[in-house]
Amino acid sequence: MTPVTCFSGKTVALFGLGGSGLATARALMAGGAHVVAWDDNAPARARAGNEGVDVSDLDKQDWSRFSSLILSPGIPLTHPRPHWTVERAKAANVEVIGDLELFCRERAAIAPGAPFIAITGTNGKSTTTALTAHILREAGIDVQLGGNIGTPVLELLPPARDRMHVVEVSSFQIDLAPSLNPSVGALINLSPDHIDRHGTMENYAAVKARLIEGSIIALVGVDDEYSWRIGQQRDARIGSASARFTCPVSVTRPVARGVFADGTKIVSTLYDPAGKVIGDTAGVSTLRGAHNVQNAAFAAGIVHLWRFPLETIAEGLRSYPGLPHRMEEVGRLGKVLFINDSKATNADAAEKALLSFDDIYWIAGGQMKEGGIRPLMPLMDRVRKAYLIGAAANDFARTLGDDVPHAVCGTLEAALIEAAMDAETSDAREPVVLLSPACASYDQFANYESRGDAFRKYVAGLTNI
Ligand code: UMA
Repeated sequence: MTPVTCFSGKTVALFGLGGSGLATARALMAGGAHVVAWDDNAPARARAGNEGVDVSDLDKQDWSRFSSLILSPGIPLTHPRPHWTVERAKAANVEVIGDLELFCRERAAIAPGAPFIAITGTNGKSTTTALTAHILREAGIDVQLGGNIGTPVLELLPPARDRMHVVEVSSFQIDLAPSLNPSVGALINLSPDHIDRHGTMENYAAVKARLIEGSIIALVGVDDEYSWRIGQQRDARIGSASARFTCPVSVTRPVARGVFADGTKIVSTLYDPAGKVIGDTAGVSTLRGAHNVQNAAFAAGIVHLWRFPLETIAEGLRSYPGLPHRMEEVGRLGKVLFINDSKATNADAAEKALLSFDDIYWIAGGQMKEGGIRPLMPLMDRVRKAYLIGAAANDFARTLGDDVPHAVCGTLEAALIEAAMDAETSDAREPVVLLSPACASYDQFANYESRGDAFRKYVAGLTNI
């Protein structure tokens, strides 16, 4: 835990006692602050109360005694409308911040300049964060990995000169962290997402830009218009005399003084204008697909900027274990490979998995998202047959029509058994049974993790197909 000592003696309001909220309350209390907290959910309140948090209805408080309102990232700050606690805070002239801001202030107070890598982007941020942390750990560094990826940032050990914090940050967290100033910030890519929470794409991009503005060194993807523009704006602002530096990253073209991909090879022109290969994802089963080349280019670029030996990067890429539920290899039976991509809850995410394999026996369906699987139809030449589950099954069957062989299977288990049998008896050399549902899971599972866990369990139970 990182005790938040810079709030010692202060009284703060905290709303949201989920994973990050409870960790924040603990960290503030450990640092000597008085925390008055609330959550609409009674079990969350009870859990916090049992840990000694002062759980009191914030609506009934005198807000003039609070120095700050600490808001959980999932709670609306601006859109669709500010949460009522935000309105109360504004009326009482109380600042509204989040756990990441507390981390930044504590770092400034106890270890300014401690290595802090913050990674954001619309897609790929968890993989890039986990991969960066993995490479650095392989190099023997004391790495603290957390943020949006799962472990709340204040649950990590405190910042220190000989310790590197590798933190995934979401737009919600950036929005609540006005003094975010990492040693290295990365913006992988930007495309429309979370518009309900930011109002417009421009607002969403402006929030992400704040991470890049605050970074000493910034790696910025230049393959999409929004990120490219953010990199340009930063360069125009800092000028060439600044100690700050912007490193462009591309997977579509060579770049000067930056990092780019040439097929699966990652090339740096940072220290050698002629270009030096600093990594390669070829043959790394946990980094399949073009989107993972982009993630690897960022991770390798970050480590390379720190001047770690190239062998460290090569070894880190080779041994990367991958993340659960993201194109995760969960078994092989005979010639059939089983891939759990339960995290793919929309067509955009499923597209990445479909592009990564040939001869796919595709399990899809669940609670449908807008547009369904129509955007995936151009990829159907890779799909030998689709196995449809959940509430979306009939809709998906209509979209696939007569062109794509498919079966409505209802449950995940039935779909897996049928897909495994078809794959095993096919003439394909390495058929892949791929769970990449392009749907939310809530019609049949608690969340995408339990859907992926169920798939893993069913695959483990397949002995005789
Ligand atoms: N709550 C209320 N009233 C409300 C809304 C929420 O009381 O009107 C309470 C809920 O009862 C709950 C708490 O607020 O107890 C939920 O807080 P939260 O949604 O912020 O969740 P945490 O458990 O604190 O998790 C947060 C991140 N969640 C979100 O940003 C939505 C987690 O990211 C992150 O892993 C965690 O902190 C640790 O840093 C998740 C996420 O979905 C994975 N992120 C989004 C994404 O990746 O797209 C941004």
